Amino acid sequence: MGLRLEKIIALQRNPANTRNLCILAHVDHGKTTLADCLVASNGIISSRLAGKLRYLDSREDEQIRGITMKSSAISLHYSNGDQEYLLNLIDSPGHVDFSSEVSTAVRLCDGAIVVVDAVEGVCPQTQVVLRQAWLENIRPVLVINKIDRLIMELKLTSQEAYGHLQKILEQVNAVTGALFTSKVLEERAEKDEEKENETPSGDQVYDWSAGLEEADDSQLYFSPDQGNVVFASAIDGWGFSIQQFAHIYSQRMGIKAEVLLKTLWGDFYLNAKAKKIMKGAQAKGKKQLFVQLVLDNIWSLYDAVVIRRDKEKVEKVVTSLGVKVMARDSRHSDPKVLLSAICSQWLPVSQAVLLMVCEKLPSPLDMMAERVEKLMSVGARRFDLLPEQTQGLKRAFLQCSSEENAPVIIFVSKMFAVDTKALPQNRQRPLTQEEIAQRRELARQRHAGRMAADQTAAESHTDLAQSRSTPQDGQPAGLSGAKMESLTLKDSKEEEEQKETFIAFARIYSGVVKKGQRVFVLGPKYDPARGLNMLPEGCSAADCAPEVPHLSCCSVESLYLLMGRELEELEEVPAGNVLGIGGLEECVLKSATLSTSPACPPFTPLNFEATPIVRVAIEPKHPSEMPKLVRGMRLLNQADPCAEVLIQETGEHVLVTAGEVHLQRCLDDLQDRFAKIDISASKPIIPFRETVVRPPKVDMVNEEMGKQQKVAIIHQVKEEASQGRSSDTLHVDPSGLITLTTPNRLATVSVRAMPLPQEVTRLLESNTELIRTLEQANMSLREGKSLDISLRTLEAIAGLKAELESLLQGRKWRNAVERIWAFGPRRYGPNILLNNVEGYQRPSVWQCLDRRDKADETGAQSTAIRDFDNSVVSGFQLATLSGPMCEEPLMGVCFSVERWDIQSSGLPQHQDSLEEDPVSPEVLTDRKVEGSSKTSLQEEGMPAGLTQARHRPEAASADCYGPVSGQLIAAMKEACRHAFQAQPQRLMAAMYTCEIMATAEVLGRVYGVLGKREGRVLQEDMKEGTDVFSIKAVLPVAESFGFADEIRKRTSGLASPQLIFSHWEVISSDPYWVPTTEEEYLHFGEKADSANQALKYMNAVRRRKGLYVEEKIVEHAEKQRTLSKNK
Ligand SMILES: Nc1nc2c(ncn2[C@@H]2O[C@H](COP(=O)(O)OP(=O)(O)OP(=O)(O)O)[C@@H](O)[C@H]2O)c(=O)[nH]1
Ligand SMILES: [Mg+2]
Repeated sequence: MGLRLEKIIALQRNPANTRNLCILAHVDHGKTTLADCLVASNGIISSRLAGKLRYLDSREDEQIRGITMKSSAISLHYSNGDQEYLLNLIDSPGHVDFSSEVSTAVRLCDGAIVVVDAVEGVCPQTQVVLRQAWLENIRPVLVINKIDRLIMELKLTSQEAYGHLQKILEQVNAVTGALFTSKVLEERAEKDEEKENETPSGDQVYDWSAGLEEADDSQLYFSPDQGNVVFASAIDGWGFSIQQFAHIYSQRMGIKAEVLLKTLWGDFYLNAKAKKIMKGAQAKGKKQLFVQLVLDNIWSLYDAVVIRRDKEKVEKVVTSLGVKVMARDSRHSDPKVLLSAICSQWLPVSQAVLLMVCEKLPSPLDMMAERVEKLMSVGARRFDLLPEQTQGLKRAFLQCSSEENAPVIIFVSKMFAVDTKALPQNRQRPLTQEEIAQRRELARQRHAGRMAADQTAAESHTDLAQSRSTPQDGQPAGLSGAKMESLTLKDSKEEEEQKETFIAFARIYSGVVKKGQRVFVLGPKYDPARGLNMLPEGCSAADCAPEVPHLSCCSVESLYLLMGRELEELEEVPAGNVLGIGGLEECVLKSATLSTSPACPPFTPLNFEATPIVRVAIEPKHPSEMPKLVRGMRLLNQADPCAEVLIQETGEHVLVTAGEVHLQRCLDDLQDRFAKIDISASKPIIPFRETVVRPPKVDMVNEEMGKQQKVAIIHQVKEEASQGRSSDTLHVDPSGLITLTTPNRLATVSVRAMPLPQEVTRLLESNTELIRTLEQANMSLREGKSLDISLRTLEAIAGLKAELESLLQGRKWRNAVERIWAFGPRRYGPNILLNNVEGYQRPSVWQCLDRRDKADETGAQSTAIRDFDNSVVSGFQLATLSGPMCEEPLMGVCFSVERWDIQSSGLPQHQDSLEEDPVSPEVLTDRKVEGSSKTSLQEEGMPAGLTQARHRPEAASADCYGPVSGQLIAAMKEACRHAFQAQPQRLMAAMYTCEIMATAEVLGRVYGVLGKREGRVLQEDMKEGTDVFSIKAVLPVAESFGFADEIRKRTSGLASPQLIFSHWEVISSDPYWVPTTEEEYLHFGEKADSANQALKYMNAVRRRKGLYVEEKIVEHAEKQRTLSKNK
């Protein structure tokens, strides 16, 4: 290890020969197996074990389940001729549940090996990882793995295999092509926008292909002749790029290597007579060069060694290839052993892959300016609006310099826990002679001390000084040394056992980080402009006393080289490397940016593809162990990039995870490592959404429906309203308009609920980030600040608005987009509040688009009106956060405020003394414009207030506007809830999509399981050239638990689905439905709860939340008994 470590440390100083790369793929396509081969090439594991050990899957559960759950890194070296390379390799998980681990890996790399299974081809996660690599601007190379399966399982001929491989390449390139096109079009749109701004005429004819042609895509696509594709079988240890074969055959056949390189892949064939390579193999029915010169060799090797086990032929091959095979390999009962022995010498996969990586992937020095800007401009902020010093740091990134004066810039993408005992500092190592001597001396002294102590004890501690003469032990006098020693030993042991140390998984982009150095820790919300203003010039992390928000300091306690299962301690790490950092656990939760310069901006947050959706409540088996659980959950939260830990209002401790497998891993970790107590987890808490729909046209037995249903609903609402609440403040219009007055009678709102068109809901759902940005922009406009949104974001907002306009058509939605008051819940959710109050003008939510420079206009609204406006919005936010069905958030509901009256005394500052009628806002705003002089008359206790107080005694107590706006919030919330209930209500269920690969014989069983769990098949394709079907289905999250396991069991492990959260879907049945017609009674019985899935879900949620559940338990006991008897 020592020598290797030294070599790696030396190589770290040469960024030109460093490659930071990760291995990405769909689950089970062979990433970890491939990594094994690369690790074995460094002698860290034996090549015999490569592929079996899965060295980088260091966790026990990873080994048991056979899937990777955490990404882990290892540093390897590789020499190619006279060049020595350092490779920092990160293996990532492929299972969807862990896709956040992929994000953390991708961020630290410059390149990626994308692995694709030759049989399964491009799978959903393959697309996701290609996208992730694309979004982070890192360059991919391709490994088509498991080619042995084409021979052994699919039994393709070499010719068929060629066609198959071609298709896979096409598929992969189609994905990258789509990513590329979308980017080019986007950039072009941006350019056009800029142009348009310059020349406001705007009437241009667009040339759609423009831009695409100019853009350079030569590096983009995977093609064997580009040298960015390796064909491999990681398990059998072989792999090659066509360069290798070009090299071999150029020597053997005397054809120029360059010619072979261009023709080995493609429709070329060898004309033996003419000694020429010709085009058009397929048309002429000839074997392609690739088949003839490459695949045939491999096919015949498999045939000889594995299929026919022909000893003579094998010997011939072995001698012709010039490889050496050990006797025990050739005699081994498993022919695969012999095969790997031959292949790993003939075409070692590590050689092919490492060579490709070093040649095709960029070094840290090649970092593109575009990527740097992307990393540095957080959210919607524009790079060119960052402070000058900050922009200057771009150079540091690009230079990747390890000079002493270069600023240190580090990004921590995740924190991972290791057992403190496993740290190199605490590892046992052989003792040197000196140390042994030292220990002996210590022991002797201790012994002497003990003797002395015993003596003193016997002399009833008269001579304390003597027992103090053993300072090495550091023990208080008076206790028997031996006892004390065993005590302290035990203590520290226990402490150690308890302890998990957090190491930051990081990369250094600039400068040299040294052990003990102090750095700034920049939180995601840190603003360099503000930091630079507040900190004194030339301030460093060493002397900082930061009062700056989101900025703290800490010292780098230790630095590590990540070596898979092990860590090696380092003194310093220069720019361009992946590293582990100890001692940050107090100041970094999950990810962070570290720098010695306060000008450094925090990096953009990681792109997480997975939505955490599976939540469980957790409690300790023994209630007294609660504190341990709390601590454990805190640690878990830190150790996992995507798990969320929260305490609900109910006091439950809730864990939110990306899926079932992820959940299981989190629970295991919590139980065994972080809390070390027995825990019990609730059943998964399934999220629902509440919505309203248009009144259905047919009833439950598909009969045309008359008016009576609608009436029934309204009747129901009225009934409910009259229960408990005084109905004189509530008025329900037969059309569903709810008018509610605050208890103090000062304010009245009229609200109507409407379902949003599905596409609109979907649009809002997919644009939450954008809406949040929009909301923030509006907020800062309201505060009178200027906008610093990038052009691209503004463009996107305008696009969103235009799309909304095109989707909200028809009379009902006339002008609706302009009149949007707010989004909710949390101000960016998929519900809309509409301002349909006649004559009430308020600043549009789109104001950042057209009033960019006129921020002051917003000031036109009087403060009082603004407060009421805010109250209405707050009420709407509350109402959408938890609906009346089972207190779940609303989705796809539009609340339109149609009237809004505030009694005059609610507005102490802005009314006329003689005003007695309700004042509608329009009048108020008008008056405000007229001039504020009139308002001076109004004070509390003035005549107007008195007259009103006579009419309404409560009003007198309502001082100022506070209580009114408070009551208005509550009234608005209630009005929304009632308006919601006045419409046909539905639950929405979260849906997964899943793609299942299954062979024809198990297909039926897959459908069976899907059907039982209310799944729906969307699409079924046969993968070309195989008998594997790929089924795409949707499945409610509520029914998904145990689904993957069940499928696996029913198909004996042949089909393994990947569940990915997809969308929300309305459950068609009405939870409040009761049979009304004769047929319905006949069909469903009186209780009618047999078929009502929505009711079951709703009641389950209500029960969990401790809400009232209306249930008819047993009404006709007699009847039921006879029923069961008759069965
Ligand atoms: N036939 C064949 N099987 C392979 C090959 N490479 C890997 N496998 C098998 O495929 C399975 C999955 O391999 P892994 O390396 O764990 O796959 P992975 O991509 O790391 O999987 P995750 O990390 O869980 O996403 C194992 O059973 C391997 O033995 C190959 O070249 N040929
Ligand atoms: Mg793996």
